[in-house]
Amino acid sequence: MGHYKSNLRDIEFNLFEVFNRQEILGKGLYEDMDEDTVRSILDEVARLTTGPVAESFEDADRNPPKFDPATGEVKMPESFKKSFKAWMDAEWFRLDLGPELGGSQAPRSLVWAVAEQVLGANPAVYMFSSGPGFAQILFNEGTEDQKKFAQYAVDRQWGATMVLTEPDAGSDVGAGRTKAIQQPDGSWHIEGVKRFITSAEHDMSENIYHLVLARPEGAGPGTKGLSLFLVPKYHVDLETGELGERNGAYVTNVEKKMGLKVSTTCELTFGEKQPAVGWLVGDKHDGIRQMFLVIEYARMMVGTKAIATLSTGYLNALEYAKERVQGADMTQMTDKTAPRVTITHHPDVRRSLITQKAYAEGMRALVLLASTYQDAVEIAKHEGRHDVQAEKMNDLLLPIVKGFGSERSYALLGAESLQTLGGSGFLQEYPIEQYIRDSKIDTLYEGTTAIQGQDLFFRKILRDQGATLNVLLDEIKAFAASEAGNGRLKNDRALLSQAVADTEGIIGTMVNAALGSMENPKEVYKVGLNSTRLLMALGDTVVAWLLLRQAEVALGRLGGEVSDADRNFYTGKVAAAQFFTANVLPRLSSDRVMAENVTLDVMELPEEAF
Ligand code: ST9
Ligand code: FAD
Repeated sequence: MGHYKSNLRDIEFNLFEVFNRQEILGKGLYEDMDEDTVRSILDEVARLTTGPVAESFEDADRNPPKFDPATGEVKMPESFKKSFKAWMDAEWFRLDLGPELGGSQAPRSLVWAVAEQVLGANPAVYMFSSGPGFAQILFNEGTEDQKKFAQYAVDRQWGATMVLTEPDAGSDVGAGRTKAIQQPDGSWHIEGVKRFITSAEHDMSENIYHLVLARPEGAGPGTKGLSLFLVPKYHVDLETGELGERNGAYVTNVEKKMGLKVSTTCELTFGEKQPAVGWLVGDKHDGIRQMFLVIEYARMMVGTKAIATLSTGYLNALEYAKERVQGADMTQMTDKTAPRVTITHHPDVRRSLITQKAYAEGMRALVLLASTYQDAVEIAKHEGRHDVQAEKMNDLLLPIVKGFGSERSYALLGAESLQTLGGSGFLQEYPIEQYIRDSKIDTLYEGTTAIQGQDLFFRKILRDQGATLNVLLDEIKAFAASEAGNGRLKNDRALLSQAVADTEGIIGTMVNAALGSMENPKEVYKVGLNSTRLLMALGDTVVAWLLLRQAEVALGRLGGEVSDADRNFYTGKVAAAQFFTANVLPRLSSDRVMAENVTLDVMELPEEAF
């Protein structure tokens, strides 16, 4: 058996029993796809991801890509190439694409259910496969020529990158100095050095195209002065799709990293050896908005990757715990002759396992909840409508998926999943140490957790005057006040109600500080001191609500005839929800107190005193 354990039962439970995706299938935009088709796609993806896709996970970590500074080329490990090829040959990337690019127009909820499995099995495979997906964005935003380019990128499976970061421009993308100089023929020459660029070099596709943020000469400062350029590694004859001359964008270094080693993280130098020719995307200066179309997908991808890793981490820990015999049952702890039991008998191991289960399954539901709003956006577009509410709800959930999802997953993988294996968890014989190394990056790239917290508060809550947040919280309050699960979930709904009140308390404090900053600018520091706290509190509240929604469905099923396997599955759902509400939510009350009591002391502390 490979390292990756997919949780197909839970994915399907979310899709069809909680979020009722069958209701949007077989009609309208998704006319060609019914529930059976979706289930068979998920089955096939599970087979691929637990098999050939996962196969190189360990080998590619131990034998990472080799960079040749003389040529700027990278040789990928053969094992990984096989996994990548298996994934690309199956062409499931077409699920991401519309029919205009030869895609199968799948619901986003299916797209992310598929993505979860690749990201859990071998995340870099998914990241290297972004070319067709990025081509969809290029197609949507691009000129006629760029649309042709996008079609070739899909048909010929070219690689792609998103190029923002520079040595002095990380979180602060607007500090970027890479220049764009317009040429008489309408093209642009890009000059500068970008760093940390994922997938910028490898030997798994004949071409790689870079979507690069650069500042046209004379453009203003900050992110609004940046434009987006298409810069291919090899020029392309747009009539035939044939490759031409090498373009002047070269990888000048590949970083050595803590984890996710097979994903190449590159320094990319433009215009040093020869001009790096680029084309302005859509022929208009609208770079940061255009790049955020890519970033939104990538943030969803990163959150999904983190959560997928926690899920397989938990399932590996569970398998180990069911087999490892150690110690006597606690009720017989003083009897030295008592039979030894598997560690699943120990209360602390059970606490740990159910914590992992609740978060992994609750956060999977969070990803799929966000994707249901993406479905609604797509359906509306198809019907000639604009579903602003669904768009805003997705926007609100994205920093939670990315920021909360990555923080909780990383913390739990270390503190709980690895810990379950005892000393064995520390060994490379088991996958969890690699899961931890590979998932640390999720709290960093695509905007660090601090950036996600600020995005959540300033952009998604304050700028929206709390409108979308209120819709979400009202829905949670209505659930808490309902008869969901009747007596069985009564206490849990009360705890959820309190959690909403506590989260609202934190937000209220932050809004007051933000308003106060109009008179006393330093008050805004109180927002900054609380924004990660809010991200985590809102995340826990939403996850608790989703777990209880699952528990409600499960209780309904348990009231009828079910197989033994289903009885266990649904019983586990109820237990995980109840454990979460009892053991996680009460902490939000102290978070609220801490938020309300926040002072400026730490901001007034001289730097030397740290
Ligand atoms: C990176 C890549 O880290 C890591 C992994 C790569 C893997 C690649 C593979 C991915 C595969 C994914 C699958 C693809 C499948 C595709 C399928 C397609 C069908 N939302 O607040 P302001 C915009 S890459 C939307 O003033 P500052 C907006 O236009 C590096 N838009 O910002 C706004 O204007 P307006 C990642 C947003 O103070 C404008 O920005 N690096 C949002 O100038 C200015 O906004 C980072 O993520 C948003 N949430 O700049 C940087 N926010 O307001 C992190 C802003 O008029 N830093 N805009 O609408 C930040 O995000 C900063 O907050 C900042 C601040 C740069 C935005
Ligand atoms: P900094 O911005 O210097 O941040 C340092 C610390 O300060 C962080 O804790 C941060 O949260 C905090 N901080 C910074 N500013 C603020 C603020 N205003 N408020 C509060 N706290 C703040 N970039 C690309 O363009 N394309 C890629 O494909 C890509 N892939 C990557 C792959 C890897 C493996 C890595 C490591 C990075 C990648 N990046 C990529 C870059 C990545 O997006 C940045 O590393 C990230 O945005 C953070 O920037 P930074 O590293 O410069 O950290």
